[in-house]
Amino acid sequence: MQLFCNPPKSTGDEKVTEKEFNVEAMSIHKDAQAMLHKAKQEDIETAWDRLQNQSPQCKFGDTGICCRICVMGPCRISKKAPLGVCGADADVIVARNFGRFLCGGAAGHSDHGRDCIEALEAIVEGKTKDYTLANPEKLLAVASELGIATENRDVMEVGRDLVDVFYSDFASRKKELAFLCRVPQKRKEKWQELGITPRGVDREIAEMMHRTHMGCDNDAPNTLLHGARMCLADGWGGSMIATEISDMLFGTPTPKKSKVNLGVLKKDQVNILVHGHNPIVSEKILEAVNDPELIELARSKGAKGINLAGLCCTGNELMMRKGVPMAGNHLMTELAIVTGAVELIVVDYQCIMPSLVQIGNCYHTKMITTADKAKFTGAEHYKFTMENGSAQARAAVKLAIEGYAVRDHARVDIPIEPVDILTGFSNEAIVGALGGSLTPLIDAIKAGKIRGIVGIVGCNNPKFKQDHCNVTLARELIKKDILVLATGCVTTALGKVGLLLPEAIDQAGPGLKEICGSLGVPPVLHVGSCVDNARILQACALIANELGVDIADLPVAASSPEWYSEKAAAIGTYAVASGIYTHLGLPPNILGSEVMTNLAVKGLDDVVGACFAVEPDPVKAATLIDTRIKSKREGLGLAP
Ligand code: XCC
Ligand code: SF4
Repeated sequence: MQLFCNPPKSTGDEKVTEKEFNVEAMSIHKDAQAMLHKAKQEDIETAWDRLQNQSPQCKFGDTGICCRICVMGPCRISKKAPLGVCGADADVIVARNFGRFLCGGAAGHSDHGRDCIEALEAIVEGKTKDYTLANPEKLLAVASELGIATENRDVMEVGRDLVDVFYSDFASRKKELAFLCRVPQKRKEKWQELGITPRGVDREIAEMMHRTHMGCDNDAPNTLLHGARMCLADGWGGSMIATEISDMLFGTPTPKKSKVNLGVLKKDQVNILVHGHNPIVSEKILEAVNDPELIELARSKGAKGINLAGLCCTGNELMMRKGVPMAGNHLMTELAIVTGAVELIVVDYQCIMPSLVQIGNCYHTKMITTADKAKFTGAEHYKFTMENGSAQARAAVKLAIEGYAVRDHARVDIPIEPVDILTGFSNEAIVGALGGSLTPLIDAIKAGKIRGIVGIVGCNNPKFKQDHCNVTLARELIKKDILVLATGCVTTALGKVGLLLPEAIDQAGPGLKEICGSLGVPPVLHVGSCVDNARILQACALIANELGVDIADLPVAASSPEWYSEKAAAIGTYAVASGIYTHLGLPPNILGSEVMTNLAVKGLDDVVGACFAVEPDPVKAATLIDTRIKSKREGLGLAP
């Protein structure tokens, strides 16, 4: 058997030697650097090592000109062979590949949304005792927004109608998604004109798979336009539904304190990490770790208690609503295990590296999977359903407690003290902080005290020094009086360097400092997980409606400096299609097509009123975004 902990050295001399091993070039964070050293000493491979082993990466794949869509191929485009066997050129091949890439992302968010509908359905149909409606007010508010009668009606009855509306958003029978009622009129007209009004979520996803079958959509711009429609169905459909239902089930986030980095792990307690995306699993684990019986059991095994911390997006969900501390973002997931202090990782789906099982095997760390659609070879599967969530969560926590007894305390290293953060800025909470309406924010934008708003979202990617771009961009923007909204893995990056604290206003420009200072909020607001980017869409729509303009007219932008996933590309695409200029730190695999590249970074601006900008240097990216914000401000007749 091949032991992962002592991986065979790869044949080439490309392997990083101990001397070249420069942790400062791999991550900006002290906790990451310490664990990278520990991993090296213990001969444990991480994503950084594997990237090295994969390098140089395939140029055909990198530029998107390798086609595997049929078995006349695979075909790859070169000077010598500019057409695939079927006659497809680089533009068609890149467009089809990118279409399917976006499809994976839209499907991921949206299938998560569907799971939320099923959860809500089980509650309103009285089919679960394990889950309840923590926030009936939100259910009623959303229902009435979507035109469902609420007066003098039982909330469960209203909920059943709402479930029907949400399910039909996934089907093909609707003309447009229900939440399009939130979209400014001008934007909706633009979508109609272009024929990209998103209809059913599943319909757009299936149609993309159809279009990109051999012999269908062989016109790159046309494929990209459908990509825009499909991603709009994600942002204004699947993701928005996921966010709104999660608020109904577990509460709308309100400002609260929490802590971030590997220092949230506890030396003398049973440590459990939740990883993935859907709070339906992680909320149950949170309940179980607070069960006095289980805490007593942990004590009987010599632990002082049970400690729960989050990773990635389900961590964001728990942090936003319950203040549960965050151990780390994407590239910290492997390193969290390297502390030697983690008994158990409970996962649902998305962004979970298969390597976690392998690294867990080098310690006493167990991994539990919970979704039939996301099993990992070598992990234990505890299927979570609406009927058994509480019991499964307790069983999982018991497994972790047993694990504590076999922890090798000599191998434990928790390298850092945690950093405080302020989290919980849902739109409702922001409006609350502003005294009940968005008017003070809009006035601040008009007065130029807040010059614009930028959502920095997304991931880590070992191709970048971890979190360098995420953090530098945020610092540069707040200096320019631009309010930053953070979601997903960027949150942890910014939290770890103190940007999610009110004191961070000292790093902001004078206007932003004044406004955030008077409200007692940080210049960077944590608005949630990746599906919660729907909150940012909604906020943009609210501001645009208030001003009577299109979203594309607003001094706003989005950025994903260190993105890696299909989901991040889908988010970027729905942002652009919604009229939001979007910066990416590295390009998607489309550079092999001039048509696609030009459309993405320029042509789309004439079509949907926004485009992508690709810039790896975060300081230059801040300048690009600032220039865009200036021009939008001038367009609204405001001082730049
Ligand atoms: Fe995944 Fe959402 Fe990216 Fe983090 S930010 S690595 S997509 S967990 Ni969404
Ligand atoms: Fe080659 Fe065309 Fe088949 Fe793609 S669809 S693999 S380009 S023959």
